Amino acid sequence: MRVLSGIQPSGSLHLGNYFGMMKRMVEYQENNELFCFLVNYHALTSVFDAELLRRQTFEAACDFLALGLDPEKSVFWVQSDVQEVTELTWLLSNVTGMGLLERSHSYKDKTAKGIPASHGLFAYPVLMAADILLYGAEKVPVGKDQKQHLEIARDIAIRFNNTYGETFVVPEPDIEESVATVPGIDGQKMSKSYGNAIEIFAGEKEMREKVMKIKTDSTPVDQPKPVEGNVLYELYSLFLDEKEREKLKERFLTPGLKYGEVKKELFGVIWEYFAPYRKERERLVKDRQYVVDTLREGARKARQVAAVYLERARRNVGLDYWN
Ligand code: AQP
Repeated sequence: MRVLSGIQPSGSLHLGNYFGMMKRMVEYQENNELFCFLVNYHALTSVFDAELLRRQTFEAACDFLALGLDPEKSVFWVQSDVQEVTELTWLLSNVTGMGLLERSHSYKDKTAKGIPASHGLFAYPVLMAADILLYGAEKVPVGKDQKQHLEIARDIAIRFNNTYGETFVVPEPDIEESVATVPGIDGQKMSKSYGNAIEIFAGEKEMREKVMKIKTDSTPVDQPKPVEGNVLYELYSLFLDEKEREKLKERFLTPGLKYGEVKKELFGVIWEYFAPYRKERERLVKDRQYVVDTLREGARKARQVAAVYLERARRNVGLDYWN
């Protein structure tokens, strides 16, 4: 099965990105045809500093490679290296109803958080649909925040196929309920742009400080602690299997548990979990040429697939005036 997903180099990647998407992508590459890319055109909706975008794109590539994305098994590239996606965005725009975009939660959330209400931000889901349809993706692993965007991509594909004849594969979202929305340290969705993220490759001091700042309730020590909606419990659970999670739950429900101690423990768990990846990332950061060559080679492979879908779409809408 062809599995595809992208990630914005709009900031340092965090536990929400990892559990919501990256970890699952790495697992999928074993038995599927995996397409994975860094969506820097999308990041332009919120990053207005060229040097910062360059740096974040390179770092996101190092993060993904360090976390196990294997460029021999998968196609891994930077969105803007396959410019065909911008042409497809235009072709799709004409079958995308305004109402569909006006209902986008993400647009409303992002403008409410101060990201400029540009046409790019408004049309973000059309570019995302182009990303998916250009590569014939069947399955798209995402966090819950992207569910509506996936529905928009499906609507666009169906509308295009109905208008111009069978052109695109209609993609299926793939959302894992247990990690659908990883909370940030303030209890809202963990996000690069909300200042509430625990970054995968943060330095030791910075990560410890973030973990110690996880919002907790004021239940007295000698009382059982709630687990439902408890950010500390939820974040800790991400690193546990079912049996261990049950044990953690028991600890929370037993009077005497001190949140401060659990936070210290959680910091240790996160730090250890990413230790081997951290080493690999340090190596990659120093080998810039290898990372760039890998991305370029990925773009070459991606373009071969993109060319087929774009050509079909161009023909089906009638841009081939010479025929
Ligand atoms: N908190 C989260 N829980 C679960 N999944 C998440 N994802 C992001 N945050 C969480 C998933 O990570 C993938 C890549 O996300 P993205 O970079 O395309 O953009 P996003 O969803 O808008 O992520 P952020 O971190 O919130 O970025 P900004 O602040 O730049 O908008 C997606 O599959 C997403 O679902």
